[in-house]
Amino acid sequence: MKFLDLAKIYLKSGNGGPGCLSFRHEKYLEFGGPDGGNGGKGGDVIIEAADNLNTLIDYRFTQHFSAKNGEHGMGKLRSGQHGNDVILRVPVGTEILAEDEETVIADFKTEGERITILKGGDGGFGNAHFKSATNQAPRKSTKGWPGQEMTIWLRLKLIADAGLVGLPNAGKSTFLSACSAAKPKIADYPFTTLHPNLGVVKIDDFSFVLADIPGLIEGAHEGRGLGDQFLAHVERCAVLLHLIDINADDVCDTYDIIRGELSAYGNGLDEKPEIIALNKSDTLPAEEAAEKVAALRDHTGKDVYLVSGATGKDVRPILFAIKGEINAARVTPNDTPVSDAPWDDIETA
Ligand SMILES: Nc1nc2c(ncn2[C@@H]2O[C@H](COP(=O)(O)OP(=O)(O)OP(=O)(O)O)[C@@H](O)[C@H]2O)c(=O)[nH]1
Ligand SMILES: [Mg+2]
Repeated sequence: MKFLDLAKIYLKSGNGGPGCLSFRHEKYLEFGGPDGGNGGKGGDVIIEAADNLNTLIDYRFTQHFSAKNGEHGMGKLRSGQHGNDVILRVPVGTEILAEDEETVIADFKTEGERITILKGGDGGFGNAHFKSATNQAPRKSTKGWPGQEMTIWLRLKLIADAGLVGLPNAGKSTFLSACSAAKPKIADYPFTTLHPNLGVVKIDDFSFVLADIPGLIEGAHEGRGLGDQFLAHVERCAVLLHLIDINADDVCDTYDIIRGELSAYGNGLDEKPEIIALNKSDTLPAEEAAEKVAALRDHTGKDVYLVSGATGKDVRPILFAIKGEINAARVTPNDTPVSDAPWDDIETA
């Protein structure tokens, strides 16, 4: 399944209904006076963030959205009905951009957030409105105000709770496949992963979404390798899992390279909670592996996990650590997961 994360749509709010020109007609009543009602207001265009959506796929099929026009005013001082609003529902995490594809109009981060992006036109005045002491029988009514129109872009970044970062070949995709039903491509050469993959990880009764993105290399922020464009997909994660191949010439240098790229990218990535793990523990004798763990622990001043994605050994302690960070980031711990997604493995378009 392809994950659509960009859609261009056209919006129009409703025109206001025209006011009515009418005079009261009743038997035995001369000069009944003006009784034309006002036109109804045109409908607004509203965009709302909904929790149960994961894609913008609906906006691939329908790209035009118009709110209803207001109705005509009528005689007997009846106002026209207001036109119905159009409410567009988009996934949490959607950004709304102007037609230039740069100016951010809104950035939906929580369920239920909504904006009225276009207001409907006001209704026109009926002739009753123009009645005055000097003009008892106005023959004037006004048209409604026109609605507005606009073209916008909807852009959705994947919302993963945790993101995997590391050099190419560190074993990120292997780790994802070890703990979820996702089946990313795994191979013994750099840049096997070309697009982010998502997997839903379950530990006991807790689930979270883990994103596997293409590997970073030194200079990724300047476009080297596949660049750092995929880091946008982990910007909203609560925690990063930093995987390092235990066979690297120097695990501390390797760690620093990735940290350097995260801070060069900015957007708060280098301030996110980080879990560090040396991967491929099955390839080294235990004492040698322990030395590397100690070296990296001294270097970073943080806990360092040892794991083998390929054999699945010691994956669970890392998942518990991730769970702890996700819970800490959520407003109400043990609440519904931020993205308890119904999909299992999704590739981005
Ligand atoms: N022995 C051993 N090999 C591993 C382990 N994890 C991954 N590998 C191997 O390392 C190679 C790279 O694994 P991937 O999971 O594709 O690495 P990646 O980090 O996703 O690489 P990119 O997608 O290129 O960034 C593959 O040949 C895997 O079989 C492990 O725990 N032990
Ligand atoms: Mg990969």
